[in-house]
This record gives sequence, structure tokens and C-alpha cells, in this order.
Amino acid sequence: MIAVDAQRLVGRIRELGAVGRDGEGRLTRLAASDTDRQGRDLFLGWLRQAGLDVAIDRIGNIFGIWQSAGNAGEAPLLIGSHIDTVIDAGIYDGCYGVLAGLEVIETLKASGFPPARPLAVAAFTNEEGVRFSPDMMGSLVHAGGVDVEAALAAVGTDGSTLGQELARIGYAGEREPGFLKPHLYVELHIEQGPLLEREGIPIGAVETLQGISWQRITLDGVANHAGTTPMSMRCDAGYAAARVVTFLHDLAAASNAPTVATVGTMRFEPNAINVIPSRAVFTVDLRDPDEQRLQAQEASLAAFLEQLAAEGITVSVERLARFEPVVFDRQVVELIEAAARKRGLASRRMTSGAGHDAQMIARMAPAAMIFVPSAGGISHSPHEYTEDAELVAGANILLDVVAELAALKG
Ligand code: HGY
Ligand code: MN
Ligand code: MN
Repeated sequence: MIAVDAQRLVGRIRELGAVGRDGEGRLTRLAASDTDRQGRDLFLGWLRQAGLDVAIDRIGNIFGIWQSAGNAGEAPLLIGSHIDTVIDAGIYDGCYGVLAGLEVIETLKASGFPPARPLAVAAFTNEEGVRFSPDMMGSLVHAGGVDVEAALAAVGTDGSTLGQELARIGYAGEREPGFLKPHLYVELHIEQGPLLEREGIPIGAVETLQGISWQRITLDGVANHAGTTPMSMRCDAGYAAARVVTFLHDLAAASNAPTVATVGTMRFEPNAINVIPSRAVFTVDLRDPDEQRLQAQEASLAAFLEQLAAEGITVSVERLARFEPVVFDRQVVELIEAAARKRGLASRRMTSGAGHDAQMIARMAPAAMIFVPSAGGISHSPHEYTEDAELVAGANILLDVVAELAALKG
């Protein structure tokens, strides 16, 4: 059986993983930052070395396309993911899927495989959403889920706009988003959770992806002296924020469902040791595979905020992202399982807890995902790790699925 070049794939994952490290060795390549540009430049060089046609669209999505005279008119088979990262990130999230996609195309190209349609690999802009909301932004624009002008006008946590920053790093491309209409989309990704490792299963055939709700909440109270203000006379925005954090944790933990709730960022004003906070600004990340339950949790949070308002806190809520749960294409999921069986690998059906570009491209084409195990279920952390053999196994499953889907029929 044809196989990927394991050394080239793992070597590139490590090489890209070395790009964007700070003085303490922490890896951060936030969307449209200077370090993101360095990662993009490296990936672009590999696309060109592989002899692929390169296209960059107005939201900075990068595409490497292998097409021949015999199939140029056909809709491409698209493999994708992202190479932007969170803060103090691991080296596999997103990058593994993009580099495995390139590896699969290079392997098939070198083998003389005659694809019935063009094969393309994409690195989508701003999948992580840490600097600019919402997450999965580049693929969302590609799928027509948000207007490119609105996305380019997105204001980042540092006050810049995505459009300005893409232009500054030289990745404000020419192509109109959505110019490439995929026949089908497959994404290979680390699980970022504990299931595959715990069950000793090397391949995940991802059939669904949970709903995601992101909000930014601002609570306004009254600044006052920390020493002279009696507890009964305080309107403490910091205390109110802490009650929201506890409320959300208890809401998710109490539900006998896979609901998860996270307050990942918080800041106080005036942020002084001896001043009762007048303002607390924080983000809420709520997720659930069931849309009705997710709506119910959002309603519970809104009711709790109303209670705080009744106590004198001024509440304002900004919607940052809201995506319903997604069901992937059953036939592609079955192909992934069949490919695993053929290579003697166990697989299991899964729901993705994390958001992925696949959930956006599923709006425009049949899509599915392949997972490989994450050590300790850890991700969005420098301790993110997947064994080389597991990375290569996943890439070979992607290779087989792509070869099967792109084979000349009849
Ligand atoms: O937030 C997510 O799940 C993804 O990593 N952007
Ligand atoms: Mn990812
Ligand atoms: Mn991620």
C-alpha cells in the first residue's frame, strides 16, 4: 500500500512548530501577527517546492492546488485546517492537518496517481479566534457564512482590524473568498480530548461537532475604597464576575450532559489592589452537542445576569460567536472507518468538542474529519503531544480516503 513520507511529514510539523517562539520558548502565532506571517511564509515555500498552484483569497486563506489538464474542470477535493495558534500553544493543533494534506498530495503526485479531480490543501485564516472573533473565521467566510468585508473589519483584542493586519503581513490576497467550490472536504486533526488514548484506539471517525456559544460580558459596579466601604454598601463588579464564573461552572458540572463552560479571559478596572472593581470584562465559552440544551444554558446565564442587574450591577453582553452543532457526511465517515479497517487499525465514531474549519466547509460540501489521539487529552497547551507513529497512521488514512474519493471511476 502506498504510504506518506513519514520523515518529511513529522519533520515539517516540527519545523513549523519552531516558528513563532518567544524568549521563554512559548509558541504563539495569533492570526495575522508577525509570527503568523513567518508560519505562512514557510508553508507557502513548501507548496511551491511541491509544484502546486498557489492562491490566496481576500481573507488570507492559502490554497495549494494540484490540477492537471485532464481534471481542471472538475470541483476539487479539498483537505484543510489551520496554522494559526492560541497563546503558548502546542505544535499539532491545525498544523498537523494542513501539513498532512500537503503530504498526501505530494505522495499521490509522486506516485503517478491520476486523480479524477484537482486536489487542494487549505490553511484557513484565524481558526482560533483568539485575537479576532469569531473563530473559524477564514473558513466561515469561504463558505459564505459571513461577508468578507465584515470579517476584514473585525477589531482584534489589540484594537487592530483583521484587514489592516493581513495587508501589513502581506496576506491580503486577491481571490474572492469561495472561489474554490469543493466537491468534498476532509480534515485530519488531533482529537484534543482523552477518548482515543483512553480506549487505545488510533483513529477517530468524526460524525458530529458540538455547538459553540461565545459572549463577551461587561459588568459595571461602583469603584470605592477597599478599606472604608462596608460590605453591605458595595456594588462590586469583581465579586459579581466571580459569581458568574461559579454559576457557569456549576451549571455545566450539574448537567448530566457533555455541556462545557469556560471563562478564559477576565480583566478588572481600575485594577488596583485597594479599589473595589468598578468594571469586570470577561468572555464566556459555552458548548453542547445538543442545540436545545445549549439554548437552555444561554437562557440560564441570561437569567442569572438579570438577577445581578436587579442587585444594581449594570450588565452588557456582546455576542462573539454562535455556531449550531454540525452533522458530517455519513458516507465519508464510513469511508474513514473502511480505510482504517483496511490498514488493520481500530476506529470509533466521535463528536468533536473543539470547533474546526470542517464545520464551516460542511455548509458548502460533504465534509468529515479524522482524529488521532492526544496524549493525556491535552491541547491548547505546550504539553500537547501525539506520537509520530500515530501522526503517520492518521496521515495514511487521509491518503487512502483521498485516493478513494479522487480515483477515476469506471
Ligand atoms: O475554539 C475551538 O474549539 C477551536 O480551537 N477554535
Ligand atoms: Mn484546530
Ligand atoms: Mn485550536
